[in-house]
Amino acid sequence: MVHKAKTFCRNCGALCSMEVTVDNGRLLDVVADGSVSPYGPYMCIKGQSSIEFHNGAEDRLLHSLKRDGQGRFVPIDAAQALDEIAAQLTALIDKYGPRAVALYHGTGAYRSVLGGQLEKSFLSAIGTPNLFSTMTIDQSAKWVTSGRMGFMASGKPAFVDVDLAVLVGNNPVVSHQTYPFGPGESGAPGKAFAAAKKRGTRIIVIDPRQHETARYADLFIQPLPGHDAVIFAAIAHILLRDESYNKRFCDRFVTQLDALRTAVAPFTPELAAARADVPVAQIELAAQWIGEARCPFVGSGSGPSMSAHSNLNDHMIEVVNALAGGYRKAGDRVRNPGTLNPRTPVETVVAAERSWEKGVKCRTVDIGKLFGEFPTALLPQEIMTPGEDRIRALIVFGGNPVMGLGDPERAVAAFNDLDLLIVLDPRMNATAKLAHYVIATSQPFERHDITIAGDSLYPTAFAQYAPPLIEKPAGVIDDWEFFWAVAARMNRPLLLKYWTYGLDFEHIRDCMALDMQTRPDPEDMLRFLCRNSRVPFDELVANPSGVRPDMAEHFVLPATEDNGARLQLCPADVADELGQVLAEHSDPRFRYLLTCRRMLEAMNSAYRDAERTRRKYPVNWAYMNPTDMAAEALNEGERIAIDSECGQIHAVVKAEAALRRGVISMTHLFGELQASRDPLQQAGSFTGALTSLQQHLEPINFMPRFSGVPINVATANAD
Ligand SMILES: Nc1nc2c(c(=O)[nH]1)N[C@H]1C(S)=C(S)[C@@H](COP(=O)(O)OP(=O)(O)OC[C@H]3O[C@@H](n4cnc5c(=O)[nH]c(N)nc54)[C@H](O)[C@@H]3O)O[C@H]1N2
Ligand SMILES: Nc1nc2c(c(=O)[nH]1)N[C@H]1C(S)=C(S)[C@@H](COP(=O)(O)OP(=O)(O)OC[C@H]3O[C@@H](n4cnc5c(=O)[nH]c(N)nc54)[C@H](O)[C@@H]3O)O[C@H]1N2
Ligand code: SF4
Ligand SMILES: [Mo]
Repeated sequence: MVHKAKTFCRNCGALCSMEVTVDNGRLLDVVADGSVSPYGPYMCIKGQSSIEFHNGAEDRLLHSLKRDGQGRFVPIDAAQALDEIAAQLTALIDKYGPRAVALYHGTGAYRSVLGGQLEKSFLSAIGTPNLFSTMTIDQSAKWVTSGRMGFMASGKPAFVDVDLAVLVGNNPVVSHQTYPFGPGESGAPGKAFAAAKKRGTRIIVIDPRQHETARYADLFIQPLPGHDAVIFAAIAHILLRDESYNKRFCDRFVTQLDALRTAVAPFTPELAAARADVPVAQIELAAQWIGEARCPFVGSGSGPSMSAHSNLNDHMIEVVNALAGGYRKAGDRVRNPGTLNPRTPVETVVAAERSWEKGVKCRTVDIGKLFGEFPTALLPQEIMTPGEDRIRALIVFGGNPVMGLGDPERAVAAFNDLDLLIVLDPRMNATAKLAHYVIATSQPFERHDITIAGDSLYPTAFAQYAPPLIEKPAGVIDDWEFFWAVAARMNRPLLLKYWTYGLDFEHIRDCMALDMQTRPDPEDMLRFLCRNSRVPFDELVANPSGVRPDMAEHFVLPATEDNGARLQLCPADVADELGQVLAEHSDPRFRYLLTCRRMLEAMNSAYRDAERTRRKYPVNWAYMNPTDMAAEALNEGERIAIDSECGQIHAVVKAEAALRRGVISMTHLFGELQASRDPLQQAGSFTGALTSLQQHLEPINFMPRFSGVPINVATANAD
């Protein structure tokens, strides 16, 4: 029987509300449901593709697999796989201790709510500190910044309240990634930018590419990549020179202004303009607007966090935001005080913690945890370096790390060195191909979720519950079920807790002890997670389009007393790195810089094989400025060789006038690990092969260089 059902998409942080037409176990159609969603009716092309994926497109996995002695994958019953995995994990822990086990949390895991919560419980029950995630190969420069500077507990202003939005290397119209890293709204981002322009909000975009979001910019600055630290040091220089920084805010909440003044003194606007190859007047104008703004929000996306000196880039961007007082103030309206997890923001500084300098450390480097995680780029050496506490078993939950890490030679060697590699995924991705067990897990439309991932990100308070719309295939289990079933077999009881970033799982007292004999009911678990919600779970169940709680107005509270903490604008390691940057020169061996970019149709390596994606992107094009193409005598569609210090790939060139000269822009996680000379035959080019996991890693988070990678290009000789 055909019927319609409400749900929300779980592909990205926008969590778009949807109405799906269901017919006897098949999903027929999907449309946006704007009836309650704070974003109105909106969804992107990946919403549609997720319906097709559910129905079997992209070779969805319908049962678990085990690699046999000959390296072939054979189907295995999930219960049998779980028995074997539990026995092998127990044996490894008995022999080598709990640190033999590690987990990697990928992009697909962030919106698998019960899976994410039980993953933390599972690691805690085993007693291993080895948690890795995409964050440290993405934008953990922002975590480093809050760890060195501290942060304002009042939070950043909502987009509707902002009168100046500065977006640095961030393209939310495509990526839907905004709050809390940058200004904008995740759902219907174009509509939000258009409305902001109408309100008179000034928008500055700083990006080597005049991208989809730059259409809304009042000031577009198009630098060479990798110079954000210099540009923002120069903007700080101007704000201090002109005394146009926010004195009310800085007198009360920041420290080290003098050290900052000294450190940025050499970073004149002329120097920054010359380094980044932009007009000096644009840097002066940006600083002038930032100085004038009443409610600014200066933020960034992945661009600065993936380029050289990424921690410094994001630190200097945040320094400018702090100089401008870009935070909510006591008495300011809080538009979204949280629904499932209510919060009351206070205007006070949370002190810089430098968590990585203390506590449990990595085994191969003297570095501790950053927001509870170890740096993912260190995973290969934590696996391969001989000695005590080697990682011997890795659980990959919703990720494709062998591609995400880059440097395939090193990544593949490490993954092949594992005694036990388990991948939980509905796709047979490149990492799964190296696994001992691939556990086929359910699709979002087959499981229970609530909007925990969006709770603090929505522009207004909102929550939605998504029950399964359809039964999962017989051979498939839920992500959470893996952790529960393996723990049950290992006699390790699990506790369900409401964990969010910044919390230490061990220190959360409120918990629900799970029944380890009988499969827990996911609804009971979600009901527990909703116990502090402003909207009771039953009300969410009764309102399938979601609920916008009708709340009294919420305001940022003043601190009851001064806790003494201040934002540390210029700690010694930041000042030192600024000094290094000042002395640096570009590498004369390379004529181009490769930058990162995302496409609407794919989500990293997921959906790149969807029909709509492949129509437009038979490969991930190597975009190049047409004038550069003419200078290199390259024609549209021609095959090129791209060389970096660490590797070579072949790619297909495509002209893009929106890109500045000197830059080649490509989407990541396409193609295959072992690159051939024929990108068309490999359905793309794997840009990760151009980066190294041993050279050019940043301090603290060991972030590899994924953008602003020095390269050369040449016509590829036909084979
Ligand atoms: N459709 C879709 N959405 C996604 C994803 C996806 O794959 N597809 N991926 C998700 C993930 S995992 C993430 S992390 C987010 C990322 O979200 P965003 O950061 O918004 O992602 P991008 O679109 O890659 O935008 C990065 C921008 O940085 C610019 N850039 C590169 N290097 C530099 C630099 O050195 N300086 C400056 N100023 N700019 C630079 C690039 O030109 C590009 O426009 O998106 C998420 N959303
Ligand atoms: N060269 C280069 N490298 C990069 C980047 C770059 O820009 N350039 N970007 C970096 C960034 S920002 C990131 S985030 C990483 C991405 O690295 P990963 O997160 O490791 O890679 P993804 O391709 O996003 O893998 C997501 C997997 O989750 C699966 N999945 C989707 N939904 C679910 C679900 O509900 N349950 C389960 N179990 N699985 C699910 C998908 O099928 C897919 O296989 O790559 C990083 N690497
Ligand atoms: S923007 Fe697209 S991928 Fe993201 S939640 Fe909405 S429909 Fe899904
Ligand atoms: Mo990411």
